[in-house]
Amino acid sequence: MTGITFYDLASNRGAMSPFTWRTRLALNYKGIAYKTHWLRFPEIEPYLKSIGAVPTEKNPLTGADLYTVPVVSFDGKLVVDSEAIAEHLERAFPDGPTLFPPGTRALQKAFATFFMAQVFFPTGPVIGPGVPAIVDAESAEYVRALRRAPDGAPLDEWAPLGSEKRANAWTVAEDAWGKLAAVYCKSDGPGVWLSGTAPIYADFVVLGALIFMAKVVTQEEWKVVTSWHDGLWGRLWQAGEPYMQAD
Ligand SMILES: N[C@@H](CCC(=O)N[C@@H](CS)C(=O)NCC(=O)O)C(=O)O
Repeated sequence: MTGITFYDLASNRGAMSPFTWRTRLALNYKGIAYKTHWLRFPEIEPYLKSIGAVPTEKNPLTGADLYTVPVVSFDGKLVVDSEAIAEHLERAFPDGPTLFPPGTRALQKAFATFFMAQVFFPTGPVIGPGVPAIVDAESAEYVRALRRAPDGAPLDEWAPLGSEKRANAWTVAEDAWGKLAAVYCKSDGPGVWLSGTAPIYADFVVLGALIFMAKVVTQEEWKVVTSWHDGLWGRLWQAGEPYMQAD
């Protein structure tokens, strides 16, 4: 198989996974040509097994191997997991824009750990329940079966629209993104990006989550998010738009 094939998650709102968006943003930013092969949730494991990909995680409920996207095939060589793909892109395409400017690799790793624990996971109750509505019926069932809160609550009960639970969950989310705003505030230079005028991979980790959020919350809720923290997330979105194209 020649060329670059990017295995991404299908939805009825186009590319939506926060993890595959990291890869898509990185590919687009580096100007690397690729073709997307879309997979629906129930197709991911059987298809990835059939092409020889390895699992990246364990199913949180059963402990079984979990096959995930993004996966990218570079002329038939498979690279799994968004972080490994980013590192591979940097090694294989050293010319042009860089994802990891010299000296930033370790700090970007620390940033991603902070982001997932302190920002993304606390946002889970408002974003997780929106997934079934933007995928086909079979995928929706798959997602409902796999995703449960730590207390065992089914997805639909995490934070139903209009509920007090949801209002409280949004307060927690705003506070979590406030911690990230305090990090972005320390950026040098005129640009909105973490390192100043150009994006780095860590910005794509954040943008991937914002794009996902925009697709799974209501339009009204999304509008509020873009106004949080002096409009920072709306500005970051605008700066990232040039890299958001999907084929
Ligand atoms: N460690 C992975 C996580 C990727 C991940 O969780 N992908 C989800 C899509 S959002 C997935 O493929 N899930 C497969 C499933 O739930 O069966 C990465 O960063 O690449």
